Amino acid sequence: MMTMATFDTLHEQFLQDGYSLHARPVLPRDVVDAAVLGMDEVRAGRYDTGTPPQPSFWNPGDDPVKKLGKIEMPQIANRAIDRLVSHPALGELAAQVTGAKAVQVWWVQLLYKPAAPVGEPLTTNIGWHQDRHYWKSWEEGSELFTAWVALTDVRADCGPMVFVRGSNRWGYVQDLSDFFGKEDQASLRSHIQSLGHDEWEEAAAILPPGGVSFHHNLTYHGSGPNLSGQPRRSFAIHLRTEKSRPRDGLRQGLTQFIDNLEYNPVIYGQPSDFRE
Ligand SMILES: O=C(O)CCC(=O)C(=O)O
Repeated sequence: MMTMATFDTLHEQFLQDGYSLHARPVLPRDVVDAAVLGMDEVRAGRYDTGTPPQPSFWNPGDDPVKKLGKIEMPQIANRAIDRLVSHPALGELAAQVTGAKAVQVWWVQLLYKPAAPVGEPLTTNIGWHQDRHYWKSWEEGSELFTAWVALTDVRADCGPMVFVRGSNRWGYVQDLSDFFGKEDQASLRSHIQSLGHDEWEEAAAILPPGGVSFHHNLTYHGSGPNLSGQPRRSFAIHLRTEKSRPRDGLRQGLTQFIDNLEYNPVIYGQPSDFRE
């Protein structure tokens, strides 16, 4: 039987488990409520900054029920979302969790998981994956992690994110990641486990509006169907510490905006802490 270890700091616990859950509101309610309205504006194709998001999986007019509402860089399109993403409370907690001197936002995803229609619960599941698999524009060993901010009450029946405890210590598992969950997830799990990763303990991120989870870029995670009857709303805010470098120093793909501090704010420490 696995025993629960106790840790002196949030940072130690994060290094051991690969995630950190904050099931109390970290972001103020007014900031969260404004961001919910901002999310609806962006989903409707209305941008109060005058700038559209980056090319996305989901676009205004797409199926709102059968397709995961995933929109890239919504903070550049809406001021209220930008206020949430750059909130200092997020920066301070992120620094505590990771032991960082400085923290910068480098990419954001709006995630709107609709309530599953009866009989079709699988189309918006998110399959087991390590984020590192999708983040090849960063150098190996870069300290990259995610703050996932809940905008709605994320209960067990909402298809919460689920982390595999300690999987951040497995290293990168080549090609066994499937965000869009096209493969059979039970087979994918068995395949991963067959590589010697048989200790598989899942932890669900049950969060109130304004609650936050953090996860390491190598932590396996995914999420199941939203059976709550209400949309599950969140932002995945991808962050880096000063110990990170874009591959070959290039600005391309996911690193293309790191010098633009309006799009990619430094939310803890100073911009000068990031020297590559
Ligand atoms: O929202 C989810 O269920 C998963 C999000 C995710 O994969 C991430 O934030 O890295």
